[in-house]
Amino acid sequence: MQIEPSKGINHLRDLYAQFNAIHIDQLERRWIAISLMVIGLFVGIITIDALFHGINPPGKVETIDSASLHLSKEFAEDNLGVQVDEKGAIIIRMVAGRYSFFPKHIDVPAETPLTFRWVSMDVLHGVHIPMTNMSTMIVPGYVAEITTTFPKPGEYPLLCNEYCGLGHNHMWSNISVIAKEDWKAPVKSPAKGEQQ
Ligand SMILES: [Cu+2]
Repeated sequence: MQIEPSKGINHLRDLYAQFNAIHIDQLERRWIAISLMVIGLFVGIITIDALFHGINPPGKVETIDSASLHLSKEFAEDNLGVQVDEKGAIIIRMVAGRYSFFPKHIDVPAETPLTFRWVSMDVLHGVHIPMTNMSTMIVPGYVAEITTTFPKPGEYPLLCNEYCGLGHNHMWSNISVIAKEDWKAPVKSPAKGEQQ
């Protein structure tokens, strides 16, 4: 069914008139307005974060077998940590497992886009790095990919933020962010999927 534009506007006007005709206490009206403003504020914050701070849900789904990560091409032990791919992009592969992130410590450059690829070897984990847009679930069976940039050199903690068992509060790692000019790319840089 199609509504003609003029009819649509009239319909809205009728609704507004009906709404106005209902008796609503002045105080109640004020609170309705305040609640609508709060909703508007939240929607505004979400929109600004999504457009300007890159805080979005992951846009693609990539699956992986959690039970055989150590045998996989990409997440075998030798491939974990910081690597530079053939296009010069920095890719960091990490495995989350009860109760640590592997590798336990990495060095990365500041002011450079870094793509983190996370997988879980057992249960649901989360990863959060304060002061960045990094906060994601690591769901077993899926690869979580996030691109972030550290604005300043320093030591950043990396925390699990999904309860994963008794040792959950000991599950953390740390990242040393080094000034861009002082950072040296790791020597070994195999292309994705090249190593067995
Ligand atoms: Cu945890």
